[in-house]
Amino acid sequence: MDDFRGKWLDLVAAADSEAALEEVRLQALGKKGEIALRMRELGQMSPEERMTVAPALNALRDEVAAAIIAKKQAFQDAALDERLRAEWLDVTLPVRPRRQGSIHPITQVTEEVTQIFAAMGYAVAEGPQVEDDWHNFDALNIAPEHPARQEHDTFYMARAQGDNRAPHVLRTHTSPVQIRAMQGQGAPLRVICPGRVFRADYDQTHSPMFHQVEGLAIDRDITMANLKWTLEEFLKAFFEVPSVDLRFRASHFPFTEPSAEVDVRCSWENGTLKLGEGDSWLEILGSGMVHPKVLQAGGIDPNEWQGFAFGMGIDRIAMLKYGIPDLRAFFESDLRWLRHYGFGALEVPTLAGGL
Ligand code: 2NL
Repeated sequence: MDDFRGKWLDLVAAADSEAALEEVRLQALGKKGEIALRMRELGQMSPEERMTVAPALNALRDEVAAAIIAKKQAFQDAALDERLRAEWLDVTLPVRPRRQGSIHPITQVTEEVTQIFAAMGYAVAEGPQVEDDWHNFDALNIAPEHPARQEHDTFYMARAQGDNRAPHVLRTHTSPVQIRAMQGQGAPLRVICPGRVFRADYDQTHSPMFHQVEGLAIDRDITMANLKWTLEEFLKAFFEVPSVDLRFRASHFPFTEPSAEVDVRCSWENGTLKLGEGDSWLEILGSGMVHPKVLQAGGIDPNEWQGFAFGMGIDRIAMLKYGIPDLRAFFESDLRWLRHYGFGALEVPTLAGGL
């Protein structure tokens, strides 16, 4: 019995891999293994003989099984140690340099604006870029003879021959999205609508496709004082300055009454713009109190509700904030320009982290 025990413990000790060890386990402890065979022979023994051999065999089986488990664990520990040695990673290394994609400045600025207004309780609304003329013009109190409706200002979609209905247009502002938001959600309402807009205009400072963000706040007692505070808070956060000074100039839009263009005090010192100081004024957005007819078109009772609205060019504020000199470069897809002005995918704008 001692020889038998010694043989199996030697075989376990000699196994040089998990596979070899498994082979030993089958030969010793398997159903047709040698220990099982010996167990079966107990039946032919005399009771006295069985009384000494049976406990010895049981002890031997447990000892060999324990030796195999211990050895197996040792193999697994060694394999893990080897992996940890081979696959180590220096988590203090900087990330790899940027290889390809970057975030377009217009995307970045849209997300910055969205963050700021989201923190003030505004939802984001989106809508179709191809609009019917009711949502793009009529609902906004833009009369049929208004110059914006002329062929040379607006892109009209073709209708099938003989179809005399008013053609669809490429939206000329994001206002129709706000009409849809009023119709869909009713009052009170706080939304901003960023997106692409289209005008038949192309030169140094105009692109036929550009980006706008409009904001709309409707409640029972909203005034222009709320508008002024909101725009001040927005401009401070967006341009990351401690204070701004605004100037409201009377203006005219068909969809607001009264209407105001808003300038912000600034200085230009050797080509760099500074807000909140200086003797110059920078026109930054248009705004006003929503015209009662526009509220009505949006299905909101103007006797019960009122609100302010504003609109600004995303491309323009992106140029101002990030010192981009030429508007047309935004849409040329020049990789060198995109690498220079683009943002890393992980530079996500948050108010807490600084935009
Ligand atoms: C500008 C001027 C503006 C609005 C947009 C608006 C929208 C609705 C109702 C009333 Cl649904 N107004 N939008 C109001 C004033 C000015 O944009 O210069 N944009 C670049």
